[in-house]
Amino acid sequence: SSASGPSSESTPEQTRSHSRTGMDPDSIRRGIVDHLRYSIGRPAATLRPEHYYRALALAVRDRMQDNRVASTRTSLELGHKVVCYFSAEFLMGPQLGVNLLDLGIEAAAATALAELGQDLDEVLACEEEPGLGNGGLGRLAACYLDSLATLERPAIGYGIRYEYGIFDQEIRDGWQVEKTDNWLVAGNPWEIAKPDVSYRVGWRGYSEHYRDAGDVDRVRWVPGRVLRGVAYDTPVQGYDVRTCNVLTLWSAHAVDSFALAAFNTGDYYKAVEDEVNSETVTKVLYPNDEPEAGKRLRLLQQYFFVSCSLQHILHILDDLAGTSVRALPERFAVQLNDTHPSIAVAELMRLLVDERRLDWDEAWAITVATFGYTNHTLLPEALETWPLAMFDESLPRHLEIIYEINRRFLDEVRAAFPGDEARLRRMSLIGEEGGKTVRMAHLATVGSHAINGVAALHTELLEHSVLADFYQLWPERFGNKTNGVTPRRFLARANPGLRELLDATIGPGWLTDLDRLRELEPFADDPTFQRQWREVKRGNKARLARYVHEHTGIELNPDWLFDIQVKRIHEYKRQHLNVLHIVTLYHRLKQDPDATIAPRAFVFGGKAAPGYFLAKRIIKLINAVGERVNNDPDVNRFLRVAFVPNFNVQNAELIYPAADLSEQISTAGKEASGTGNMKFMMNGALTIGTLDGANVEIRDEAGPENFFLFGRTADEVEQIKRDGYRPADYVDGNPELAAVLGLIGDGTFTHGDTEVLRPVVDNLYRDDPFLVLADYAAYLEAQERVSAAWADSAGWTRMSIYNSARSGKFSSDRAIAEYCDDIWDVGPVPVPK
Ligand code: B1N
Repeated sequence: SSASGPSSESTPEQTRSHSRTGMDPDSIRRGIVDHLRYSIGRPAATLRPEHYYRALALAVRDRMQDNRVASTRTSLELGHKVVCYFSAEFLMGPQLGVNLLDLGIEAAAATALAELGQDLDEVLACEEEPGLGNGGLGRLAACYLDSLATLERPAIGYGIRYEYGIFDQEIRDGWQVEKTDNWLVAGNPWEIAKPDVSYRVGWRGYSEHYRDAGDVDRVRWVPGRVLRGVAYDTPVQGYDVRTCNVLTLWSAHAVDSFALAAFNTGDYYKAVEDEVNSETVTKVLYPNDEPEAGKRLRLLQQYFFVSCSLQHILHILDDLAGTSVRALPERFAVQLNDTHPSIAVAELMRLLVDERRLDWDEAWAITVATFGYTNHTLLPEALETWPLAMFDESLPRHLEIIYEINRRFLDEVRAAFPGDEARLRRMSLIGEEGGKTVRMAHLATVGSHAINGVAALHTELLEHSVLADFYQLWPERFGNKTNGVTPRRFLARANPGLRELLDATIGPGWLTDLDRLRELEPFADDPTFQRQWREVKRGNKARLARYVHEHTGIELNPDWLFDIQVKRIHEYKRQHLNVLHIVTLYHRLKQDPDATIAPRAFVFGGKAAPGYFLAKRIIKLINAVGERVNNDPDVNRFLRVAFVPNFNVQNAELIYPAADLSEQISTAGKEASGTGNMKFMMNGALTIGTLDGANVEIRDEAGPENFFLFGRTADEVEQIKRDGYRPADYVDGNPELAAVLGLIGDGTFTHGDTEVLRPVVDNLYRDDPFLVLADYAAYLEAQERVSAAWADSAGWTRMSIYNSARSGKFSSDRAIAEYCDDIWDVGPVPVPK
């Protein structure tokens, strides 16, 4: 195997864009025509938009490849440090539109296609998005790759090339139905297979002690099974720069069958069977937003991509003349996106100590200097642990290494806190409660020089709850990095109307310097600008209404208030609190035939983990209430409810810009950050939200007068739980709430069926682990404030403008600049044009 390092032998002239990859409409048209003929090979008479999509994508990829070659040479030859972002998920979304934007060739491509009788929008719609992630964590990784390239920082994303991404969601009779996402069937024009970039990955087996030639005690791992990982590279273009980075995803295969023949009798069928078994490792993404405990295949997926990636990095280092492995932390910064890649800490130690024969202390210093760890959740059920027995069977040598890391680490704790046995037990890498486990968050923390949370509140809670003991030992290693999202995709691409208005109002430059949106503030009360602002929003709402109608049959009026909650379905995110509000309004309208309210369209979207019983009932609840509300003439003049099936990056780009109101109503202390909240804000939605995750900072930036706050604080939530929360008390004290729960339970929304929604009602009444009922009254009161504010159109528009204008902090460019300065020590490396 060989690294894809500085291997290209081409001269500088060859890497510049020649006419073959020119950026003008003529060159692009020639590129399309060439690819239609040589890469796609269909008779002209049978060409359809999807063939033009593929041809244009390949032509665009060619242009990025020129930049990629130039970027690799610049960063490696000049000896710059490279960011390696390790993530089990990259939710990249459709690529063509953003790549055209980044290269500055949207208009040229539209012209080229028009000359060929094709419409760019129709061609763009042909793309099947790679759904290699569950939600916020995977999308964050994709936004960060975008910002790294745009800020001209050399970077490689490393992950898994799942053959099946997150399932496609259909809604049948109100229920979620999962369909497999075979996203590669039509081919993927963005990736380049690198069969020569391939590494072996072992598992199972045993470790063996031996003496090397110098009579030194050594350990080697003798794996029982071996897989092969093959790299697939996708270029990641920066906006308006030459920098083009790469996302390297690993695909699992069997070791070559000829190699296998050397060890056994050359059984052909056995070889094929091995191939099939090996390939299951990268077959499918686990569709849980919070991990399912102890799935062996998931551990193997994690180890597989981490081992390939680290071997690749060491290989690049070997290829750099005169660079020893000791220079690793000077040349590479490896960020662990949650604990999913945290086995990297043990794997790097194994590579350095067992294979490169460094002594332990030196290897450990290199390891800690190389890794950073980002935590994304405090939910105890989401903290990854592996049953010790399974871990030992799968990765026996790694377990030994973890024991040794732990032994030395606990000595350090003992020295810092003498006689504190309870602390040792709490901090150990091995958990003892309820069967022994390996605690991956502890491994990631101990193995990293920098540990961060993803919003100010989250980092604070991390330092004082889940990782408090570690914070007390190494306070200097902890810090906050509030999440961000890319304005290229979520503003410029998603909201072309607003993009145009911004260009016309404050001039160019804001897209790479989002704080400049503040220049909108002087226009916030300008009647002309306000009218333009409302026209853009109305256009976006009409666009979403068309999409909703096409996919659900439900009609939404773009003049109504669009009240939107899109995110994974989870109890802590409290979609059911939103439903309680809707049912309350329904109830009021039914009780009083003369009642009127400001009309609202409630839009939901999101997938439930296939095994998450209550989340699936919540989807049924939303659809059941929707069906009733939408068809009842007493209420459908004021209320509509739509559930957008299969929420994904593609339809997200239609949804965020259409929102008037963004629902961010998680139980305080539970949502680490949220990133949808930022996408809504940029696009001028007002937020109704709790003091949770990044909502706190959104409110600080927007100004409290431009944010609808409600609900218990994280401290109050803890206090209520300590005091013994009794949700039934809230029902007994609130007749309206009792009536609302009664309607849900009595079959009103389910054609008389009193069983279907019973589990949701019972759960709230008896347990309500996320304090839905405790926050119900405050939520209703906040929604009253929303309605009052909406009645004043100029006032609402001003607040909407302020929200966009003050969203600059939530650009992923800001977040990535902080990571680069505070954790990675990686500066800009401009690639000459
Ligand atoms: O990561 C996002 C945050 O904005 C969200 O608040 C947070 O919930 C999300 C196991 C996760 N935390 N943990 C996960 C995903 C997949 C999986 O298998 C856990 N996702 C988050 C970005 O910081």
